[in-house]
Amino acid sequence: MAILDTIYQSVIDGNLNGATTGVNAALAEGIAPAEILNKGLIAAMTEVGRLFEEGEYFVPEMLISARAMQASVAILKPKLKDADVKPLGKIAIGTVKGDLHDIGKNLVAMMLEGTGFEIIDLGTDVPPEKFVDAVKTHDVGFIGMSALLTTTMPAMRTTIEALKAAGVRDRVKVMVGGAPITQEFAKEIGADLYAQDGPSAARNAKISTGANA
Ligand code: B1M
Repeated sequence: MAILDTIYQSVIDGNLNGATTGVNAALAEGIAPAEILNKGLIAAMTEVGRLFEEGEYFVPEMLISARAMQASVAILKPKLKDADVKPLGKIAIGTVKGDLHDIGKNLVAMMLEGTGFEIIDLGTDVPPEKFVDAVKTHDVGFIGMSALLTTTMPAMRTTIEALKAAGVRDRVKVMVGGAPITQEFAKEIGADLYAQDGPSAARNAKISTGANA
């Protein structure tokens, strides 16, 4: 369908106007919101992730594409709710306590949303209690923690301990990432998933739900 191709290409090109105009046109044509999401937006963000991993795209291109995707998803969201389209899962994501860096966290959140997850963005400087609260009140399946400072890395361990102390650790998968975080550190603190960038965060989270990446 030509309009879905336009949406797909607009997101890859980071053309926000093209993508949102395309989504409105597709809805006016009567194309199902889930089809627009899957064949237009999610397919495009998957391709953007591939371009990033192959070194053809860098962070700025990925951010611009993610913004086009996010603006398009915002138009679709109410229609998806009407159509009862279920997200892949719910993720509460935040930058840990003491850490104000949010560019990478936002990018990861956008990639996760582009893959079909519902995102609850807890912001930056998020204390362990707020992550615990998100599990209790929003019934999330995943906790995503980002840290950019070596001094805030220990807050990830503290948060996992707080989840255990509150008796909710078994209810969620914990994913961690950020420039100083490694697979080894993730394992050491008892996180379930580690990702080094947005595309792998989206892929790893999706695989962990049992869906094909
Ligand atoms: Co700050 N900062 N900063 N900073 N800052 C760094 C991180 C630093 C490496 C710079 C340096 O010294 N070379 C250094 C940390 C050193 C260290 O800990 N070893 C540093 C410092 C020291 C500081 C301050 C302490 C400076 C000061 O005040 N003296 C201060 C701390 C404030 C605080 O947090 N309490 C500070 C402040 C700031 C600004 C506010 C000015 C600004 C942040 C603005 C913002 O985020 N809104 C800032 C910035 C921009 C940076 C650099 C330049 C860029 C970070 C960034 O956005 N990268 C950074 C140096 C650098 O990285 N070159 C630096 C782009 C982003 C897309 O990548 O965040 O790595 P990144 O995210 C990636 C992956 O890591 C991964 O995927 C993302 C997308 O690919 N990822 C995840 C991230 N989260 C994930 C979560 C996941 C999975 C993957 O699962 C949930």
